[in-house]
Amino acid sequence: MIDQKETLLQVIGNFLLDGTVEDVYPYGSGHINDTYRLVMRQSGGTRRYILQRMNDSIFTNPVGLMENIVNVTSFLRKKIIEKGGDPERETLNIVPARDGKSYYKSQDGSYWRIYLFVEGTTSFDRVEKQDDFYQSAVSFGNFQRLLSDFPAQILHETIPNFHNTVDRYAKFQEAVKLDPLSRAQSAEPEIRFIEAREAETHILCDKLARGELPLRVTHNDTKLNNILIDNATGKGICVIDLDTVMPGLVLNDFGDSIRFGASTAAEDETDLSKVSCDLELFEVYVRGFLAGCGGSLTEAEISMLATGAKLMTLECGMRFLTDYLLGDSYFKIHRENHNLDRCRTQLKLVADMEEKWQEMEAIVARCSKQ
Ligand code: ADP
Ligand code: GN1
Ligand code: MG
Repeated sequence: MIDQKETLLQVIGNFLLDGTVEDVYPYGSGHINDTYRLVMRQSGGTRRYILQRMNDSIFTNPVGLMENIVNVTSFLRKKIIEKGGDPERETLNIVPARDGKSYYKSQDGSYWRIYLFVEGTTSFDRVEKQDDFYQSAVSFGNFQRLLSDFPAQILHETIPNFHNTVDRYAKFQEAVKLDPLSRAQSAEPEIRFIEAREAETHILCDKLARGELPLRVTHNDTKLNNILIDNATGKGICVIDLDTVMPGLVLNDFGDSIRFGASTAAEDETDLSKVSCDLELFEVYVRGFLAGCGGSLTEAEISMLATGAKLMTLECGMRFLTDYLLGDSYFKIHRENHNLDRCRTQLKLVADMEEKWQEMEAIVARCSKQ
């Protein structure tokens, strides 16, 4: 939703910011929050910020969510300072509201937050250079390692069952059954494709339940555009979009990055002949992720990396299709059938990974021995 300027000005006035608003305009390509880039004129020049209206129909406990972000960013801040890094650039920095809270609740009940804008960085929607993808892998791997001694019990579960693929499948089936907009007929092959893989949706959940895979504090939304790459050094400098930092499986973090970044086409490409899983990029990411995790992954985790990639892609396809069937109320859409198009790219990727399965497994085996 694009807000009226006066709404934005009123909201901004409730944060502890110096100066006057020079500009504020929609920014980024996230599917969930409403993001703006804010420019403030302050003594000595201008300073930029990220203003966001949190999506409180998806994140039903925005106060708990902000508590998570305060806790996670202050924990990371300490570690960054300890290793001589720059805490203003290497993690998100919250600008407090005038009442001292980490967010502002406006008169219409919306929840807003402001972060310092991390200058001199780029967030990519597509891999342009292999090294950027490598760096994003190192950063996401390192992120979960840095959080390995974070007290997981203080985290609110911001979206329950977020990557519970079995639950995602049940919700998908419910949507097919309800079919409130009679859209199921336009997605029959996709529905059948997913149904044929129901058994696979249990693999990771079962291993977690049996204690064969550890629960860690993970990011859970590891798209390439949720990393800021430093323009000067080319390193992944800041992991952003911390709304879904929760206990989870490292395989899901790995998998989400692959489905987005190792694809040869955009997530919403309509020409499916352009969509495939680039094995070179897959290998680049495996190497970077293993390096970032720094030996912290168990053998069971490493042996399931390819499975993580495939199942996160399947899960994401299922989520896009569920949202399409239910009327596009979750992911922002910018055109008709947008979520169906997104679902199709994910399923095409799953099919492609199935064809390349032996090679994917061989890549993981090779990289883990190096
Ligand atoms: P969403 O949950 O909707 O994806 P994000 O928090 O990822 O929202 O923000 C959307 C985009 O805004 C990001 O992909 C990134 O390009 C940009 N962005 C977010 N936070 C910052 C920041 N602190 N500094 C610079 N850019 C940012
Ligand atoms: C959403 O917020 P964003 O755009 O980074 C979604 C992810 C999906 C992704 C698909 C909270 O991520 O889970 O994988 O879209 N985030 C949430 O592009 O649902
Ligand atoms: Mg994002």
